[in-house]
Amino acid sequence: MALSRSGSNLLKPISPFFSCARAPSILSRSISSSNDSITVETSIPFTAHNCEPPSRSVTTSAAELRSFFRDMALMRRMEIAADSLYKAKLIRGFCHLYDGQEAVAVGMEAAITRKDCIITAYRDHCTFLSRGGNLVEVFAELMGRRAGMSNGKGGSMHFYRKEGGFYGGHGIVGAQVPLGCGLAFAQKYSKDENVTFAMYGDGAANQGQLFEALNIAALWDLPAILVCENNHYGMGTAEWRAAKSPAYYKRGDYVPGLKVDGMDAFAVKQACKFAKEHALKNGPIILEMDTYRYHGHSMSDPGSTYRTRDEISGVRQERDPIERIRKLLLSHEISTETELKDIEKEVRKEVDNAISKAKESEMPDPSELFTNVYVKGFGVEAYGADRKELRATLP
Ligand SMILES: Cc1ncc(C[n+]2csc(CCOP(=O)(O)OP(=O)(O)O)c2C)c(N)n1
Ligand SMILES: [Mg+2]
Repeated sequence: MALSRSGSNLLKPISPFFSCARAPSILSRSISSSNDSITVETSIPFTAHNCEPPSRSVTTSAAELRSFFRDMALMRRMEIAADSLYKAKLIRGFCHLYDGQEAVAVGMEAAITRKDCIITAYRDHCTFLSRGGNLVEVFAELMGRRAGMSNGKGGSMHFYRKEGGFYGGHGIVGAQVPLGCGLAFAQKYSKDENVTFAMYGDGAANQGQLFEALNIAALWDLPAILVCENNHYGMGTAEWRAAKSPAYYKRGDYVPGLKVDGMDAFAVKQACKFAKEHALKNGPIILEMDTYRYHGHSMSDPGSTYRTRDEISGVRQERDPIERIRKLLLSHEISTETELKDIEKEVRKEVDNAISKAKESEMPDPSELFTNVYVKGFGVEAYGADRKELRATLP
């Protein structure tokens, strides 16, 4: 993954299953050069449905550990900056932040190639970055400016980067899952040996369209990997209030599944590698990523009325994905505390510079109002609220 210029690859208790605060451990290390292989153990074992789980031992390197730290720190800083810009009214409309869930984006990217596709819902800023997008495109889009990846016309929910295999950015809950299975159909049809990761939240996991798409994907052995990012809430509704069976990795019935600690980038990487191999051979599989969002659902939700502050701070203290990597880097003497603090300072500067550049970009011209919306020449006209005054026509 290449996220940055400097060479980085870029009120019911929740999930007691993954609440251990055990320090991460490196099982073995060859000599200390940054490309030598290191074996780390995932935080906890995988739980499998209808398949043999992969091993907890994950191969990595000092370079990958450092890049995971940097990439997640950059994502975290980007989301915190978006929060401030929103509060300053420079970002308007919907805005859903991903801080807390970074290990899913980073671990997934480490296991796949840009020929594999990812499609997700509206919490999409970090996935865009992991697929090779840049910070200026992010902030310009968020502020509705031309330099955004959707020319400032899509905003927070509609990030897209086809050249990086990223197919959005979708605001209708669950709708991206059938689209993702369609992408997997195209991959199978063209025999290109790539897979699609269709991501959805726990709030989408009981929708009918998901099961319909999964049925066809299983019937036709499509290389579709359904990834449920279970952050345990759909807006203000806790999973136990919405789901009779919140064991989402088992909900595919005849489709195998894995439950993964989504706060551990290495567990995510291992699971995605396993899922890709499985999907190319056998068809669909479900990955349930046990994760957490620190922010509320969107900027209009303070996120503290339907869950306790202790719950949020408990996750931060015990399961934070960046802190997990920091501990690994320190305990195995790959980086010093000062080096890691310096990376965080660099990342902060990078984000500030991108915001300044994004602010220099103009707003889209009013003549752009209908481009990429309606087919040209179709004769669409828009009237004011009085239905009399003609406001715009297609160019
Ligand atoms: C079809 C549809 N129904 C309802 C909504 C309103 N809505 C937006 S987000 C959301 C909650 C989804 O939660 P989840 O899938 O868990 O994703 P998360 O926000 O936790 O990432 C709802 C109900 C919508 N956008 N689309
Ligand atoms: Mg959710």
